[in-house]
Amino acid sequence: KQFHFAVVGATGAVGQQIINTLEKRALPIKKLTLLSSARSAGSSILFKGESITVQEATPEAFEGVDIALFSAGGSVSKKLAPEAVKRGALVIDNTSAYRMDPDVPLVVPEVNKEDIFLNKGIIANPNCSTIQMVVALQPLREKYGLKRIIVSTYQSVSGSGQSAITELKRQSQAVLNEEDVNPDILPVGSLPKKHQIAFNAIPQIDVFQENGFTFEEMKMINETKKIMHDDTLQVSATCVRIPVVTGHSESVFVELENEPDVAEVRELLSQSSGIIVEDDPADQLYPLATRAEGELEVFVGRIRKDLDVPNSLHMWVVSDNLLKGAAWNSVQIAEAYIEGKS
Ligand code: 11C
Repeated sequence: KQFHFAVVGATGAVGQQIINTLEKRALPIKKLTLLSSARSAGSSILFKGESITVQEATPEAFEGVDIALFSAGGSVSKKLAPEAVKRGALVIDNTSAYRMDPDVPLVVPEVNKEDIFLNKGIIANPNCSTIQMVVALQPLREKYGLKRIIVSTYQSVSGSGQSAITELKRQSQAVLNEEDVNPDILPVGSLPKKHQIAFNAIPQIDVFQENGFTFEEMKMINETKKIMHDDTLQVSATCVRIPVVTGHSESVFVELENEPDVAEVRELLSQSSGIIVEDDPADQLYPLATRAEGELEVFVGRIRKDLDVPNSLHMWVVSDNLLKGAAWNSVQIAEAYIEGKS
């Protein structure tokens, strides 16, 4: 069977990567419909040598669509995903709109691929910083048992979209030119802009919750438990925005049920699907955002035992937030869905 795909948010940072990924993979695509807001509609995008005009995302635009990949913000997904489902499409949603809905599977294929087939029309794609962490943790969980995770992130600006990339470049130039920086986009669209991102590190991604954690931190906490089907997991996160364009880095402390051996962990992770181990400190080999950009895998290194807490490790986990963190994970879900159907 051939499938009619739609990409919602086709002109955004993630949408463009979804289109690139669909082009590179061998999916049975009968037709590709590209959708965006009315403002961005009308432009043309080249796909497999064919120029496709971006149309406005309306309920009717989903007529005949089999698989719709949404990445245009939570409010668009809230409004249009049910319309797509009503018209018979499977929605793979890359926003936070449905992630914690008990009727919606939240899927990272390396961890819970089987949940794909529990869908009632919508499958949610987790937050980028959650995805790369759970990919690195799953093999450890299977072998040693997982008890506690404490993660600190170093997240690139592309997680906040194309406008944040432009902002970082503009501000960096302004600092070098000794001009005013004028923050305009980060940390959060709906809040006053008080801090520059150029040459800085901002310990706020998304809005603060009453418990003192940000929404991004709560995503890492809640989504990890849901993907792993384990509410007893202890998860804590601090999310920080840094002046990198693409590639999120994470320092992960993990407490296991059983004693790990570092050489064995390196071996285990290097044999696990979707992971590349880069861990030779003597040769300055460790995962880097610049190396991960454009790659589909999650890179893991700096693997070492904690010096005080038994059964515990530290690792450095890096991935391209627009690919495994978003576009590639969504396309991977579509591939697994199609494979399971055939
Ligand atoms: C960031 N993690 O880096 C965010 C972007 O829930 O899909 C992804 C937002 C989401 O800013």
